[in-house]
Amino acid sequence: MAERTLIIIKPDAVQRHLVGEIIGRFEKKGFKIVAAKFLQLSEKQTGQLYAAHVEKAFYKPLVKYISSAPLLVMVWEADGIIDMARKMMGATFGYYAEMGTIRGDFSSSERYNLVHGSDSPESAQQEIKLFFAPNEMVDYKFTDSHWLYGKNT
Ligand code: IDP
Ligand code: MG
Repeated sequence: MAERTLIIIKPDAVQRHLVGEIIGRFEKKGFKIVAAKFLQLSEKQTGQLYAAHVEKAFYKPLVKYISSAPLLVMVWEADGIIDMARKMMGATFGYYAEMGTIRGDFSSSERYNLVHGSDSPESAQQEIKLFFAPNEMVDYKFTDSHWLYGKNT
């Protein structure tokens, strides 16, 4: 199976009507969506997602931001997706992110940054488990997968 990553369209992106824009970028890149849930996270669930940041000064405002309004949590799949999705998201804050990235194009904030993507295979596995049971992820093939992922061999 190809690599999978957890992508979250964060509350600011939902409120700013950017859900379709962000999904569209991943979809056009050729990534495959295998699971999705639209929900509002409790502070406890948000704390589990960001457990690695519990000691940081920005932890409390981060939990408040993420649990304050609904978001869209998804699993996407493709070989190399973890790194590619992070590149497409751009640097953590839109203020610094390159133009052409999601954060660079749509965020100017140093807190709200529209999107989350797992940063390693280990975190992807852990983060996916927080939101989806194995049978909630759908296995299927794209009919054009040769054209999407082919290596011309
Ligand atoms: P990432 O989302 O680019 O992987 P992380 O360092 O994992 O960035 O931080 C997780 C989230 O915490 C960020 O996406 C952002 O929402 C928030 N955050 C990170 N650093 C700061 C900060 O210095 N001030 C306020 N919020 C921050
Ligand atoms: Mg991170």
